[in-house]
Amino acid sequence: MKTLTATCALLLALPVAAIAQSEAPTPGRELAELIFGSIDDNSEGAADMGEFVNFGRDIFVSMDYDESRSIDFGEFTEWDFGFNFIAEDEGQQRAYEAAQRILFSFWDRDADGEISESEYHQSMVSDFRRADTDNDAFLTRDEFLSGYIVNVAYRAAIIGQ
Ligand SMILES: [Ca+2]
Ligand SMILES: [Ca+2]
Ligand SMILES: [Ca+2]
Repeated sequence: MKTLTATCALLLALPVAAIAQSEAPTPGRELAELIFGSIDDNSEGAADMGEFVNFGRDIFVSMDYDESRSIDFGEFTEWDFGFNFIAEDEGQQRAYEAAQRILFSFWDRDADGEISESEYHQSMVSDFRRADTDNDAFLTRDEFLSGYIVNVAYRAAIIGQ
């Protein structure tokens, strides 16, 4: 795996930062809560794999600007949940861009510079499993906020958030 060092550093370092910041009512947390609300269709307070994968599929389609069924780095950075604005506000643009590069290389499993549909799907599945710390096949709000890699990476990058 090409980005083993970066990946390990990410996984070892970021959850600690995420846990430390997890209770603060900050824009980064509010945004993550909003995202969770849009995944959890039926508002039962937890998202199952189906809801999570559907949510991911919608994002993939809207990121794939040229409809090539793969995401290049330009498309990846062009699309944003809203973390970008917060990073700008906080003067953490560079840290945020570094987190974007790490996340892109994490999802681009064969390192060809594009996230294919199947790479993306595999990543959604493994990101869900990693965040589901009690292995009950549901992501609670807390599991999503402190374990989903997008939240962990981006909120750590705009730290204080
Ligand atoms: Ca594309
Ligand atoms: Ca690829
Ligand atoms: Ca769970």
